[in-house]
Amino acid sequence: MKPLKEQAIAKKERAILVGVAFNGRNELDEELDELEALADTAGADIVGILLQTRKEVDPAYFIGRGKAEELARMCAEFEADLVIFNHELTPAQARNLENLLNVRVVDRTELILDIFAKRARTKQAMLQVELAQLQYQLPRLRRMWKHLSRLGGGIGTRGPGETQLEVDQRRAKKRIVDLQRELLEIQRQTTERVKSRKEKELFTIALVGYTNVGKSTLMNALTKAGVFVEDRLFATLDATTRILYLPNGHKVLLTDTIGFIRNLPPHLIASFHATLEEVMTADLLLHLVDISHPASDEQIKVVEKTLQEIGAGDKPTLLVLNKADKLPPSWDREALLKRYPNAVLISALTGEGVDELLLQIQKEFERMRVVNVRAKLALWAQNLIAFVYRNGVVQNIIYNTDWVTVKAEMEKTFAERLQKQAIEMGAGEVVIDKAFPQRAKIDQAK
Ligand SMILES: Nc1nc2c(ncn2[C@@H]2O[C@H](COP(=O)(O)OP(=O)(O)OP(=O)(O)O)[C@@H](O)[C@H]2O)c(=O)[nH]1
Ligand SMILES: [Mg+2]
Repeated sequence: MKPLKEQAIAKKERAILVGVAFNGRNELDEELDELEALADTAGADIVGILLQTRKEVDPAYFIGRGKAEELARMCAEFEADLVIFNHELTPAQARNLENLLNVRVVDRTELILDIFAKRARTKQAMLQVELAQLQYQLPRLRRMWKHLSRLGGGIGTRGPGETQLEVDQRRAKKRIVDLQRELLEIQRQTTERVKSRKEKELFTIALVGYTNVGKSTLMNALTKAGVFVEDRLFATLDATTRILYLPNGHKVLLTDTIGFIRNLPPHLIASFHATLEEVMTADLLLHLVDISHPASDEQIKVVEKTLQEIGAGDKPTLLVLNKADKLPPSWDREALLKRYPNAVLISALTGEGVDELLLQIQKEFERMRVVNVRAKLALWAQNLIAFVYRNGVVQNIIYNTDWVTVKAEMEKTFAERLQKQAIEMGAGEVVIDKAFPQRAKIDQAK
């Protein structure tokens, strides 16, 4: 067995999926559909599925000796070279199974890690994946020590009295520390970037949701970002941020990021901390749901739970029901929107509902950030008048002989900066209305 990073599942590797129903068949069927999608994303060819109902896990083989022998016969019959378990195996179970089956055995976490390893493109994503892999492997080194030892070592590298396993454990631990340090440095830079963006006070919106719900498709529809989209899981591993213009002309930022999935080991989420920083610091979350998916309710719960875990559970969130075009025409849309009040129904693919979504985003943005400004500025303070045009949406402006009166909508921080400058320069008076009043008709005429 090679280390995970090199063992990216080759095209058309023949795989048998194994699932155990502890909580009833319905749930297992859904989970196996997802496992199939994961296996397909990893490039495996599924040649068989083995199901079992059990009360509890068998400590030696997970599925019990008898079932494991049946699995061995299946492997021979279907010429499988890989078995994928829907559950997390202990190192001992994986070892026992591999000895009995004579084929490679991976669990769901290893499969996800494998996909991540294949899909990582940026340095940050690669480091994050390597860290997650090593943390996963460390307690399992006994099973794979042979392969890690190929990475170097041998005569002279071994400390006194150390076994090869101990050497490998030490090496893996050191690499983990190095990776964590490197990632921390990247994260520090991200934090700086996010902070400087905050100082400019641009309102930031993050797209979140289960994997494959259409986050990147919506990102592209809204910003022409050209983000990679695919009907496979985890197409996106890195955060992408683009400017989005709201219908009222205000400029905000939109971030697309990694999707969530159920039963992710906590250390895997932790490894993606730097990527998720964009989510943690956003002003507003768009929680995108694939409403045509049979497990959409379960997926919503997983996303909410994951958001809690990364400390973004209390952020203002807009629920967006995507893939409306896939709903059968007979579907009762009214009932759907009753079930999810305040949600917006859209199709990122056809554009249906996207204008309504933009208006909803704008409403949130205004509620949270925009104030009305009334300013009377000296005519010589051209730079302040220009500032209003650059950073706000002018509703009304009247030029007199010595001064200008202007009404505009602005983000609060810009308005405060304008007010401060006007006082410092002795250039006039700026009044800020805290609450955002009923939208006045926009009058761009000078
Ligand atoms: N029918 C339909 N398909 C859609 C819609 N939005 C996205 N898709 C499809 O859903 C698949 C996944 O889309 P992505 O945009 O990659 O989804 P994602 O949420 O970014 O996925 P990950 O990055 O893998 O988490 C693609 O095949 C899209 O074409 C939609 O509104 N309707
Ligand atoms: Mg994506």
